[in-house]
Amino acid sequence: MALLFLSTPERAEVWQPIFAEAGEELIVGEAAVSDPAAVTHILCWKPPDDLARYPNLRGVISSGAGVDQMPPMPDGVALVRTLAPGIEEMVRDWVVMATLMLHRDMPRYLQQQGLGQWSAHPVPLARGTRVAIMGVGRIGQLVARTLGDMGFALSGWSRSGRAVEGMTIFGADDLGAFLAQADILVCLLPLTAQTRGLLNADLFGKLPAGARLVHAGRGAHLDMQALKSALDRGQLTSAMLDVTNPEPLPADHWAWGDPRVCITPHVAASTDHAEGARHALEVIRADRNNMDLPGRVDPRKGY
Ligand code: NDP
Ligand code: OXD
Repeated sequence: MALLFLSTPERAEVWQPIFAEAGEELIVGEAAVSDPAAVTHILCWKPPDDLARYPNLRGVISSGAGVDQMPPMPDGVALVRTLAPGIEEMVRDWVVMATLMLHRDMPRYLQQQGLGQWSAHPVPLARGTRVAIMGVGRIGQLVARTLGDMGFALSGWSRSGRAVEGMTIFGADDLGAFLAQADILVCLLPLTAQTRGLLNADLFGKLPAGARLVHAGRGAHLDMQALKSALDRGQLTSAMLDVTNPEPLPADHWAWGDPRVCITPHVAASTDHAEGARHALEVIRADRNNMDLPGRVDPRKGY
């Protein structure tokens, strides 16, 4: 088996010794492929157009946690997302920071700082403040553990409605009831046909007036104009966005200058090179032994 590596030179420098030590073949770049039939796996953010060039391809591994950028795979080729504890911990850290920033009114205080205003507002307790997490998978559950320790009241919304300790879970059909009790709404969903455009006017209208939004899923979940209207109406108070629609936002976009919105440029996480390499090795070994591939995407669900 050989993995064709289609990512950055910096990442390749870390992967090469890890693969060499593991005794696995790593081919860096398509130009280095002398026999396309030897390639069994590809690591990339987006695959090359001509996957048919690799007749023995068994798996395509996304270099990130998401796979929404990937085209449908040819028959017999598994799509795998990178599972790396570092990704999950980094997003957890960003979401906890963002939740606290909104909970403690930081957008307002940052605006006051710019104006040189010393003006105090009521200080809320975390205890009892309701944080509602859309997507309680690997990252959502990690976030919930930290916010739960801080005293926030936690709920989650998922496709299956599977129980998660310490959270009130709402299933796919209970979105309205879930939203109605969200003081701070956190989006950690994958982008699929079902979730595209979900953060829209209709959804914002179901939140308690004055709710706050933390978004670290994907830009295409969010209708930015609906966000502006919800902020203008007071339906939402403020928002922290790590992902925007589009990315990057154009220079004249309303959100850049809006003090109710804080933006980071899709940096909640970035895959640690060594962790990514170790995960790819696990995928190759599992495949060789006909075991379940860690991070394999279910094509029917799209995540
Ligand atoms: P998981 O696959 O572990 O969890 C996904 C969760 O979303 C599950 O709880 C799943 O439900 C739920 N879900 C999926 N579709 C629906 C739906 N239609 N309705 C309701 N719930 C749904 O993913 P991760 O936690 O690892 O990652 C989540 C997302 O975070 C990624 O897909 C990516 O978009 C984003 N991300 C962003 C990063 C950033 O830098 N901003 C970095 C890494 C990830 P169920 O439990 O029933 O399966
Ligand atoms: C990812 C991301 O999917 O960085 O890993 O968003």
